[in-house]
Amino acid sequence: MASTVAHGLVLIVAAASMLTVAMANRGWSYGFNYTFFPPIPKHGSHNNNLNPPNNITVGGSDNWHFGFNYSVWAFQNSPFYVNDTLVFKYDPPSAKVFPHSVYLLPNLWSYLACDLSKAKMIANSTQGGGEGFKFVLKKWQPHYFACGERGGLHCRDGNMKFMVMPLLRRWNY
Ligand SMILES: *[C@@H]1O[C@H](CO)[C@@H](O)[C@H](O)[C@H]1NC(C)=O
Ligand SMILES: *[C@@H]1O[C@H](CO)[C@@H](O)[C@H](O)[C@H]1NC(C)=O
Ligand SMILES: *[C@@H]1O[C@H](CO)[C@@H](O)[C@H](O)[C@H]1NC(C)=O
Ligand SMILES: *[C@@H]1O[C@H](CO)[C@@H](O)[C@H](O)[C@H]1NC(C)=O
Ligand SMILES: *[C@@H]1O[C@H](CO)[C@@H](O)[C@H](O)[C@H]1NC(C)=O
Ligand SMILES: [Cu+2]
Repeated sequence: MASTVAHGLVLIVAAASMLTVAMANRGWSYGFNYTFFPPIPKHGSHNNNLNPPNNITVGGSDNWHFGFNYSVWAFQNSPFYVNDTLVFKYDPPSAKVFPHSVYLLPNLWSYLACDLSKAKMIANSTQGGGEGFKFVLKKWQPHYFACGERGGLHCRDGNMKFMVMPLLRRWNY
């Protein structure tokens, strides 16, 4: 539990320090020779064009299944930006396939504990089929995603959870 808490806090600190770097970089560039500064963040650009939002398949080619480490996936695929779309792909339940679903948990504590009691279902067991279930990261706030199946067992024992703090693109001037 303690290490999970630490892991969550590290993500928050990492996100916060990225914000600080992005903001500080904008300020410095007025007084310094900009060619010394590499583009930050990695989707950024030096002109006024906003980069278009991305569609990101959760888990990549692994999709949304039991036993994949989605915390590591989210960390490796960060940063995410406001208006990016997360695509959750999972087969509808069948004799061979366990059901999955997607829930949003209300806060870090329910996320760490896989406590679904105040969670909101955003996709049921059939909505991950075909093109997948799409969720747009509309808000500049932390998002806590989890599978809600088996009373939190997929979240707890199957690692089917991750956290995303989408950044704002408009920091690129
Ligand atoms: C900025 O620094 C680079 C590398 O030293 C130099 O080539 C370039 O001329 C400089 N640009 C300005 C506007 O000073
Ligand atoms: C994301 O998906 C939508 C529709 O599902 C599509 O219109 C859009 O072009 C896609 N964006 C990217 C960057 O692939
Ligand atoms: C996200 O998209 C909405 C609707 O297209 C737009 O109004 C908003 O400015 C966008 N937000 C960001 C941070 O790009
Ligand atoms: C899941 O939601 C879809 C769309 O709202 C609905 O058509 C479908 O019947 C639901 N499936 C289950 C198993 O509840
Ligand atoms: C996911 O992987 C990370 C890094 O290896 C590890 O610290 C973490 O404990 C793993 N999560 C789970 C739930 O196994
Ligand atoms: Cu599941």
